[in-house]
Amino acid sequence: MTQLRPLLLLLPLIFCSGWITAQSSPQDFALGMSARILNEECIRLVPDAPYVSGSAWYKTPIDLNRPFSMELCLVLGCKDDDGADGMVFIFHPRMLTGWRGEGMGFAGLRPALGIEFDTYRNYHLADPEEDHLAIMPNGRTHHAGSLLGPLKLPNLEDCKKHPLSITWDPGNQLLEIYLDQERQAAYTIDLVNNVFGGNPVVYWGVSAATGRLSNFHDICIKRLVYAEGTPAEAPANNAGKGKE
Ligand SMILES: [Ca+2]
Ligand SMILES: [Ca+2]
Repeated sequence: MTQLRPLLLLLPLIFCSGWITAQSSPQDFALGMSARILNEECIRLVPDAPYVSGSAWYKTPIDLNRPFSMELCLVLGCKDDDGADGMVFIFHPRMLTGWRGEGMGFAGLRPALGIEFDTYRNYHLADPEEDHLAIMPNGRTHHAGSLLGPLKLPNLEDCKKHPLSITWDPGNQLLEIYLDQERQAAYTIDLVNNVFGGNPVVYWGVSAATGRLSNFHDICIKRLVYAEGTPAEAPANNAGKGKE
């Protein structure tokens, strides 16, 4: 009992603060299309097969008026020359996946914020030759509309797990993206008002797709810290049906 007392004293603080620190598991995600649980930590969004797509939406909505941090690993396959297409982390008021293929499940979603890790050059979207990162608004996958980027990255299709951290600091309205322990992007934006029209409660998910060329795409969940939000409307929960 003596040992329990400090914990019991802390419990009201934990619950009253509204913070959730989650050592999350794949079961906490709604999987769509080709997405499958690989093991207790990882989800395979798409297999190494042409013209498939998959999505994983975190079932709990988050409050963007509070900080969040997501720590995961990405695996974007093993084929550098012949791999495609990449994945996008999506923030959207509903669990809704957008157009697939080169749109990678983000295209056409509004209001939305997307953070893409793109491994295939689509000339008509102004993709660079290199694998790249971009922050994109409202389902716009052409880089003329990107908020930040495209930022060129070293080859991601190397079979390796790439540690990724996405953090949001609402006090400074700062979104930061760390990949392979290096800060790749820092972007200041009034997310709630300028992207989501004043609504601070969104779902987040990650989607991946292949086309004529392919790679398997996995995410492995490490640690999530966020404050749960109450959505203004019921979630669509069609994770993965999306737009055809
Ligand atoms: Ca592309
Ligand atoms: Ca590559």
